[in-house]
Amino acid sequence: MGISGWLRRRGKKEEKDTAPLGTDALEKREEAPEKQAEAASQEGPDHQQESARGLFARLKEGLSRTRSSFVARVDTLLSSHKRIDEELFEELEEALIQADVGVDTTLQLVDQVRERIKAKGITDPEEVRPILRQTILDVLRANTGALELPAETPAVIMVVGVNGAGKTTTIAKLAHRFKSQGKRVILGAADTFRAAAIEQLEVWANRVGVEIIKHQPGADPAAVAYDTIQAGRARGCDVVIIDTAGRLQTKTNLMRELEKIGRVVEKELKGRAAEVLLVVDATTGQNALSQAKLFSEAVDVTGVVLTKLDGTAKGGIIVAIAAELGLPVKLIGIGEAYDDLRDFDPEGFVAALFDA
Ligand SMILES: Nc1nc2c(ncn2[C@@H]2O[C@H](COP(=O)(O)OP(=O)(O)OP(=O)(O)O)[C@@H](O)[C@H]2O)c(=O)[nH]1
Ligand SMILES: [Mg+2]
Repeated sequence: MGISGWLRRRGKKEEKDTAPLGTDALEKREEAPEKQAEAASQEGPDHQQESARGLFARLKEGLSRTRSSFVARVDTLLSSHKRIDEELFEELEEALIQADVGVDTTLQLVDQVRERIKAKGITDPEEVRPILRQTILDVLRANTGALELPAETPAVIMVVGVNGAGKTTTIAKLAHRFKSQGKRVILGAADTFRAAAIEQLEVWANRVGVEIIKHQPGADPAAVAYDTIQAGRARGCDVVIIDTAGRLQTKTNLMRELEKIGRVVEKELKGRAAEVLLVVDATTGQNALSQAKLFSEAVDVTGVVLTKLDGTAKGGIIVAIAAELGLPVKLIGIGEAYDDLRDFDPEGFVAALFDA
């Protein structure tokens, strides 16, 4: 299929972007928050074995689906071509688009690959591989950044994203990370829309061993955020992490609510939150891009957390996010264990995908 076929398909995909936020995966998960927490914090033999195999091996394992579809496909196409011609570039474009790199980003990437090949006088298709690797790395490098926690405490992190994206799990992983660094952490249960959300965050807080501020279901989420910051100050916490709803009655209500929380946080801090992290689920593909645009209109997103990269063969979405959003990808989720939330390191990421 040529690129026009992909463009048509993409058009169909975008129709879905306007659907209301929400999936019914949520109801399924509400049944047993304890069970979820337990699965994610397994410290049993499996977990120990994973540590022994090393973090890089785990990253590679997490990215294995993308590696074995996208990278393997690129390798096959390069070895099946005797020379570098238009057909090779077209096939490369298809492989990138199928990995969810996105049409615009793919066209830009392939143009760059083409220029680099020309500049270097490369004629052997096998030599295209390192060029592609480098070009992807350059795009990722230009759009990455570390979590920024100011010296002044408490540092406030607000976490936003559609329901099911992985906000609460990411908060638990972050809380665990900060706690192991000796930091005192307090969580704010500002998803008051969904009764089980409060309970779920509480299960995590207990499991990780951090404090939590919660109100009744249906309470004003901005008031929860305010109280959490107050409590964070009063108790000498280093980090305040605020969980927010991923779904309300309507998308507009959700955005207004997030704006309000954002305003209350800024007023209370007399400045910006240290981080407003947008959590997006890699398996939602190009939808991740439209979600990011939507949330960025309501709050000043400072970085993206891309979760569930382990659950998709289309990890190329990270390249589209990096290239198209103008927001740094700060963290990636490659599984459900605590260690599976990683600072996004473009070199390590590309090595895990491309290198033996
Ligand atoms: N495989 C995998 N699963 C993940 C990852 N991150 C989160 N999950 C799972 O995704 C599901 C949804 O995660 P939640 O943290 O509840 O999502 P949420 O954004 O808080 O959802 P709402 O509270 O409904 O808004 C859970 O089953 C998590 O275990 C990841 O990096 N990899
Ligand atoms: Mg949640």
